Amino acid sequence: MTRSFIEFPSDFVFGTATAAYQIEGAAKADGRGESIWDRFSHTPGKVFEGHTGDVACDHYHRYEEDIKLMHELGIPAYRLSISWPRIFPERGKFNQAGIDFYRRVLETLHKYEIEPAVTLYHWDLPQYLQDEGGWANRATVDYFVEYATKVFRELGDLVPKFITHNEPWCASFLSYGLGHHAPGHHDWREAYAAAHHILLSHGKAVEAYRAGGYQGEIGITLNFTWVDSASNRPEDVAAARREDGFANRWFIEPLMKRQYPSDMVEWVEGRIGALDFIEPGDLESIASTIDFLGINFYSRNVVQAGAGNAHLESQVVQPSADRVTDMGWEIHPESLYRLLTWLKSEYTADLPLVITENGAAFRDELVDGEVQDVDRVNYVADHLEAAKRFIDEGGPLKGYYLWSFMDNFEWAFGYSKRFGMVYVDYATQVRTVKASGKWYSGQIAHHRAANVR
Ligand code: IFM
Repeated sequence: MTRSFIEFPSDFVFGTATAAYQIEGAAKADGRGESIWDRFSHTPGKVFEGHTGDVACDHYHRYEEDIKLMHELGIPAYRLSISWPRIFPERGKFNQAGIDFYRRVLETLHKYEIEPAVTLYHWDLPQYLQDEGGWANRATVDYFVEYATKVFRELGDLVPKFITHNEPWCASFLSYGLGHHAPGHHDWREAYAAAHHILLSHGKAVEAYRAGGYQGEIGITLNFTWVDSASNRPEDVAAARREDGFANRWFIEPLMKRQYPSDMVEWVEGRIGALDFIEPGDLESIASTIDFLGINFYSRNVVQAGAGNAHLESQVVQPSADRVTDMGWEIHPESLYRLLTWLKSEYTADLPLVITENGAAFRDELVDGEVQDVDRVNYVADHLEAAKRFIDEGGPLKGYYLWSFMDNFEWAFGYSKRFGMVYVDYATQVRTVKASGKWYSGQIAHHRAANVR
């Protein structure tokens, strides 16, 4: 069954997204330095079957054919990220060849009339900064601002939209607290310090962008997981509130309200001690005015009191197997609608919102040159319908970037999870557009046609 296309306002932007470490490969090319993900993926036991991003989709060498394919599919916007260790492979040492690569990529996008959105930090911290504490060390904020300022100067003329950080929750809590991502630490004090320094570096980079007088827009991307309580029992409701505080409010509240959520501050201080890494003036910087908020949405969690997450004394209830993706994440488009509505009413009001990632991993198979990923078509169409409902009610949602353009390195899961609308055969690097890619291309063509009428 093919899904009907959905009507969107004429200024709505459809795009697709990737990130440097997940697709580029060329880990040692043209002076690139080591990142924490090179170190982590090369550490036995950290990534599924020892997979690494050394080659990935070899996009570093194939970017022209990849962008041409985007053009053939009619995709008007593309979100990519810049690899910090390509630009500053050693402390204070600028690498022109790194910038030259991204200039070529951005010029190619412009040639094909594809609008770029550039993320500065999608998790590939230079290893030399991790050696001094990484994001748990306040000095990393200054290094980030140095890097961001250089990128603004060198590439700002080609970039209409900058995103400072992708998913600070993952880069801090998942990486320094839960230990699933690089650098793989299990230290909640480090995790909260890292989260604060990442947010601070965002605010300082926004200030630098404004001071530079650039013409484009700048924002940040947060990942949100909608949280429902498993029951009305007070202990479950309280556990769900903590999960929501941890996953969502800890990040949106300082950005929009200049404060950390008080219920969570109390809980966290009870576990890690005073949050004395917050210095006077930090929250003012963090809450610098942004031009849009990027939202990554995949799923929701149903939560009860329990021991699953010891830090929160909460437990995520296993969703039923018939409505999960290959990541085990519940498919719940209604929660995207609820999230957007909640953000607008509680935090963002008229601030433009952009869905900078949404998509799903499924067990795709290439059969006779085709991938019939009907589940992904339904996932995307259902989420677009939820987004449209929000817009119909006056919500300022301005764009949607499908994660991902092509199958790629899914962090600790290596290449075992496929999120792409384009299938990648990693042995040959041949790309095959999946049914979802064809459907999304059709949705975009429909949108274009409806708006020239
Ligand atoms: O692949 C990731 C991406 O790097 C960040 N957001 C979630 C995606 C799927 O897990």
